[in-house]
Amino acid sequence: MTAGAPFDPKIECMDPEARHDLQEQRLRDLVDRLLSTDNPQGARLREIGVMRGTDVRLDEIHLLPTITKQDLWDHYPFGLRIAPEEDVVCVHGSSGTGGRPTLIPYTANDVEVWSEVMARALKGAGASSRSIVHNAYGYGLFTGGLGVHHGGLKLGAAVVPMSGGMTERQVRLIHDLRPDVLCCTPSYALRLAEDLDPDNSIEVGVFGAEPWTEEMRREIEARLGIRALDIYGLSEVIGPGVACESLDSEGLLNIAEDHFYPETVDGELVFTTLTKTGMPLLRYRTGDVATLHGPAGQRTLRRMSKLKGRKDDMLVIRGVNVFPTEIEAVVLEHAGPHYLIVEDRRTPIARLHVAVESAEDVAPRLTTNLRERLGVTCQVHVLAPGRLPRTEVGKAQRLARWTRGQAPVDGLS
Ligand code: DLL
Repeated sequence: MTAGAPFDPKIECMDPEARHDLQEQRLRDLVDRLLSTDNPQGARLREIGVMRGTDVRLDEIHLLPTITKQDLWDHYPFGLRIAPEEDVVCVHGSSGTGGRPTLIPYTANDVEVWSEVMARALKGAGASSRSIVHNAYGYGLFTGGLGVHHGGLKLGAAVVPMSGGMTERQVRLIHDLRPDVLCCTPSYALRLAEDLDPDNSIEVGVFGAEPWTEEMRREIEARLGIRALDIYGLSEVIGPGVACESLDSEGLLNIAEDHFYPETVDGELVFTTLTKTGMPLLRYRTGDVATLHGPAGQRTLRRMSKLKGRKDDMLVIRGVNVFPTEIEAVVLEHAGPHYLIVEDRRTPIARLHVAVESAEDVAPRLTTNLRERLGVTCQVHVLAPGRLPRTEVGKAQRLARWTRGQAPVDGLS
């Protein structure tokens, strides 16, 4: 069997036309389900004259109303739920932008969908029932820990439920249990690499939940001696497993599009949860920026690019649009993988600071390269290795906004 083979070949390698029919059927079922309750999404469909599922076609999905994070907040906590209360088996969510929580109720069906797409992700990364999966994503409301957990169990692998933090203990268990699969954020993989032997047992990493570039991938692969694959997802849609690279997907992420129908609107990813029953979303605007591509390798699923960033992370510096990931790509050519971007908004004309770690004075070259590649001048600060904070739990904060008072990191002026 080829490395990274599909978990469910009937679905993952399905004839695209047959999949289109399946998606359309599922979309129509979803529309019927939304219309059958007094859910706000059903009301919006009625407003545009959609009275039953057969009124819609998959090719015309772009004519249907979208839903946003704001709608989730407006109906907090469970106003968009359509399943009866007794069918909800768990709740997940994220602290979210601006610290406002988003909560998502899951039915047993939703957990099953989640387990399945996560089993696909792990199998595609080369894991099998013989694998030991060291899972250092946080367990809790955050979907990373339990998402990998459900998928690992479905695949029949042995999951080590480490959760985040307590790095010393993580390193010890990696040494003692010899896992072949590591699941965590890319920034935590780098943190672990600082303490792990280069000849560790890990063969592949399934990293996501935060933006990371190709340059960061190379850095992690070199430091840990592994293949590093990207996994994408968001709690509103299901959690990790919405899309994931496989060993043969050529750097793009296979989308579980039989469950999550993807579109892009002005560069922004939009997903429809075709099969969810707890809190399904029709055309959810993710705020994430990526591109959609055709299939490759063994699967016939469409793929998406690594995320370029989030719409709300885009920096506008003197009229120039800059994504933090573009800065990361340049930084890694000159300095270590730990860095912090500071958007200095203390004056009406914003400035960008980039703090990096290096033993050498890389400031002149890095400043020139950033200017050439981004079209803006950044103030580069070179700190001694180890000076920037590491993220042990949760998502790395690569971007800080400085509006007044002290600098977010020492050494900036
Ligand atoms: O981060 C789910 C997840 C867990 C994905 C573990 C992958 C691995 P939330 O906490 O709801 O869910 O945050 C979702 O994180 O809209 C993206 O902006 C960002 N994100 C998730 N995966 C990636 C990735 C989880 N691979 C938000 N690359 C999403 C870049 C990512 N950003």
